[in-house]
Amino acid sequence: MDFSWNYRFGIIILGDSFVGKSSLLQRYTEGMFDKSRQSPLGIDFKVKHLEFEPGILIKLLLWDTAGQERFKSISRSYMRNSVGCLLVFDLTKRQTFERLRDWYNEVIDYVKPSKMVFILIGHKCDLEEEQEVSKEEAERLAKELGITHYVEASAKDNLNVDSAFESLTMEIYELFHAGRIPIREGWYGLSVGVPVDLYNPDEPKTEKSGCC
Ligand SMILES: Nc1nc2c(ncn2[C@@H]2O[C@H](COP(=O)(O)OP(=O)(O)O)[C@@H](O)[C@H]2O)c(=O)[nH]1
Ligand SMILES: [Mg+2]
Repeated sequence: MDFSWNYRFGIIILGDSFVGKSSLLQRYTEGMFDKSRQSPLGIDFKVKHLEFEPGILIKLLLWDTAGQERFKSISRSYMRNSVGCLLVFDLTKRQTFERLRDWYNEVIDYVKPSKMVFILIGHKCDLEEEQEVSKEEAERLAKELGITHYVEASAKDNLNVDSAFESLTMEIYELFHAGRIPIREGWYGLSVGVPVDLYNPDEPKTEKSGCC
């Protein structure tokens, strides 16, 4: 069954291969981590509903990508349909951190003039002994790129996964309400839906919500 929703946000997960993008998505949407899997997992697309504050239902369209496909048109069309991006690196692989600036610039260039809200994820924080990137360094990069939140997470140990997706959602929501995310014709990154009374879902209200 499809839900009615107040807002729909497209969110893309980007970063090099093997950093754990699909695992983060699987943990967030299915609540599990597949320990036995060694090869990269490719999930294309997931949906998650968040009742984010009472009476506000947000539908998240979550687009997974494969790192090696970064130049392929499919990733680009996901970017175009997104307002938020989880930019992921592997804390135990320094080169995945060093490539973040490229990822960031590519996305910004591609989605222009639309807005993209980023969250930076240092992933696999369960591998404490093997870390090659410090929290301070990652926070410095986030600040430099104008990214509000840096989170160290682990899909394996279920650390900070829900909160990463939720902080990004919250930031998008707040920026939208502050008028900092304009909606353009033909752009599907952020949509405002028919307001629904969650406790009487069969009776959608007729007036439009909020500022739009
Ligand atoms: N230690 C650890 N390994 C992880 C974690 N998340 C994913 N992995 C492993 O990293 C590899 C790549 O994960 P995957 O999600 O397919 O990465 P993707 O290519 O970025 O989608 C797999 O072998 C996973 O088991 C994590 O939180 N901790
Ligand atoms: Mg994958």
